[in-house]
Amino acid sequence: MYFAVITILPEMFTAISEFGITGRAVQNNQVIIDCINPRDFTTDNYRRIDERPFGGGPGMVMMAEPLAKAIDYAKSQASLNGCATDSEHCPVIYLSPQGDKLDEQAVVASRHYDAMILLCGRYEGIDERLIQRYVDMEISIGDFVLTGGELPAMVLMDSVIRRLPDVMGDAQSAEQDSFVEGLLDCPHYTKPHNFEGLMVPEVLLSGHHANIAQWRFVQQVERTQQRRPDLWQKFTPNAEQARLLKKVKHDLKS
Ligand code: 4GT
Repeated sequence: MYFAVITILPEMFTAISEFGITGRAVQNNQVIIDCINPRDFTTDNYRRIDERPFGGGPGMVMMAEPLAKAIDYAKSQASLNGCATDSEHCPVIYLSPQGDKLDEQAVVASRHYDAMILLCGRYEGIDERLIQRYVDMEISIGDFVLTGGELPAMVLMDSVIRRLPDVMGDAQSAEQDSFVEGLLDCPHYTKPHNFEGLMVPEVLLSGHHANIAQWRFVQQVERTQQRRPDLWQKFTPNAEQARLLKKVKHDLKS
């Protein structure tokens, strides 16, 4: 997958392009991350990308023209990398608090794009006319305000990259398919057996795989009921999960 990130702070993206699983995905050519600086598309001596807002008020607004040129350039780069550049295959996404809230369902849907062009705002945001003319969707990572769209863009990229085929290996994908979707994760334990008097649950040491899977599922259900009743309400078990829920019903308040 090809990512073009339009940002005045391209150095920030080394956080995902050079480290961890996302860094490895870049090294393995499973993803390309290109940062495009709108300052490189200015024509004045000061390389201005921001101006004071019409109508007054605090702060600065990012100007439409350098961003429009940066987006056009991003599409030409996507094309050179073999990607279709229509909005269905290569959407232009503006990260903003006004966008649709990101969730795992949106992440999984995004796996199927050839490319994504991610627009990162700074200051008070960007000229509305640029959004009108060039942006296909607005995405928010939650109901809070940050100083820029760079961290949200990295959050989106990280969540999409980890769901690409062969980025994490099948240990994870097998698990994802069976139990995880729509529920909180179960607790995890590793060495030592005894940590400050706290023991590892017996069942995890039993080697009985069916019992372990059942215990983990029950943990997921209990945690989801207690911590996220909103998720529990929406949860629809598959056939295997329904069987397990029925089996352990007396322990669980549903
Ligand atoms: C929060 C989010 C976001 C910001 C979010 C334009 C200038 C927006 C600063 C930017 N804050 N972007 N995407 N919750 N701030 O997703």
